[in-house]
Amino acid sequence: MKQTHENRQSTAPSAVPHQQAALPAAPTTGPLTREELQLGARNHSMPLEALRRDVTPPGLHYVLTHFDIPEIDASSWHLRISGAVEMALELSMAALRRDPAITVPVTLECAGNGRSLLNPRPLSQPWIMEGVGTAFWTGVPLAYLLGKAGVLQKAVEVVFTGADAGVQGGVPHHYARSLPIREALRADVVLAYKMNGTELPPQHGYPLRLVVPGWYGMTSVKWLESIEVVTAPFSGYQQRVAYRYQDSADDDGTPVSRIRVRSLMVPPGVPDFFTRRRILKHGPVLLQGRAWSGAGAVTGVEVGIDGTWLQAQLEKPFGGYAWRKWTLPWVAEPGKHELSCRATDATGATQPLEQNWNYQGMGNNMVQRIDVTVE
Ligand SMILES: Nc1nc2c(c(=O)[nH]1)N[C@H]1C(S)=C(S)[C@@H](COP(=O)(O)O)O[C@H]1N2
Ligand SMILES: [Mo]
Repeated sequence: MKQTHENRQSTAPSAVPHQQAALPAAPTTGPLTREELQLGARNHSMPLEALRRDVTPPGLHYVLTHFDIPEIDASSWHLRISGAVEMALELSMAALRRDPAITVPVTLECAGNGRSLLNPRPLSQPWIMEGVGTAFWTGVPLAYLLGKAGVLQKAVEVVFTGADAGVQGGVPHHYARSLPIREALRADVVLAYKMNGTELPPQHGYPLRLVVPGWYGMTSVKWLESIEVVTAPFSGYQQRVAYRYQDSADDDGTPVSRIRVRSLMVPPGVPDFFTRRRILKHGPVLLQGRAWSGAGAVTGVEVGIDGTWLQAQLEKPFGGYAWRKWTLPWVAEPGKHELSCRATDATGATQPLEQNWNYQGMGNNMVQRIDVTVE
């Protein structure tokens, strides 16, 4: 541990006045663009059959990276903690591994999940509905390190900056996000160096990432390099411009934060290769899936069979912000059917049947519908 050099703080992203940054191109109803395909090929979703497992193996967990995956030499890398603290810290990976560690199961979901189902469709990463995954994250509680540094009374937020940089909306910046102090001091917020018990894979933030249970994925900054305690709300691009619920380009909107209640089903039967339509034999089948919410525990899941809603059986949750398994036995009769599922959480929030349109395509948690042909 040593004092942070003053000049190192110059990597902190500069403020972006909202009006100066360009928003993404206007939503479209046209065919998929080359740029969407490019993003869709780099960033992958979780195959829905992985919903059978409590824990998603790293290769099946969704990935979202705005810029390039940085190549970091963990032996010379340091985490800096500075700003409105009594004592700035600079910590090596070796030092962080000696600190007390916790392991938390967390369902992460991209805030843009469901975006390409919207009409018109915002132009960005073209998620359908599988931008989600659940992992056990192991590392140092953020609150422990903030306690060590000593957060000053005047602090309002904590800014997390990644090693990756690029240009978005015409603004060059390092990927950075902030959290209000009270969220940053939660006991389950972790600076993770392990995913599912093994070293973090490069695409998930090696050597160190933030994981904020319950919040949409953009909050969990990967390739973490610096933590700065600030005395005014952070206005970096990813905070002030991106990740807002906006009605239109002109609407300042409201910030995206916690994950909206959602459920997904493992598509039953087998797929047709090209259309992915499901084909299944008649008779009994156990429908199953998972449900989660960043606002509170999932309290119920209903399964819709050709529009009739039935109560699914919920299994015991295995972690505060990890998804919860549900099942529903169904006797499949020959013919075409539409299956769907919708979850409700402890706040009473339920998934909408219709799309929840907003300019950036954020937080779309409308119910999943699966067409099946029973033979
Ligand atoms: N440094 C950095 N952190 C980042 C991102 C990024 O592009 N750079 N993407 C964010 C977004 S939008 C999401 S949804 C999650 C995805 O985490 P995963 O790729 O480990 O699933 O990482 C977040 N953290
Ligand atoms: Mo995301």
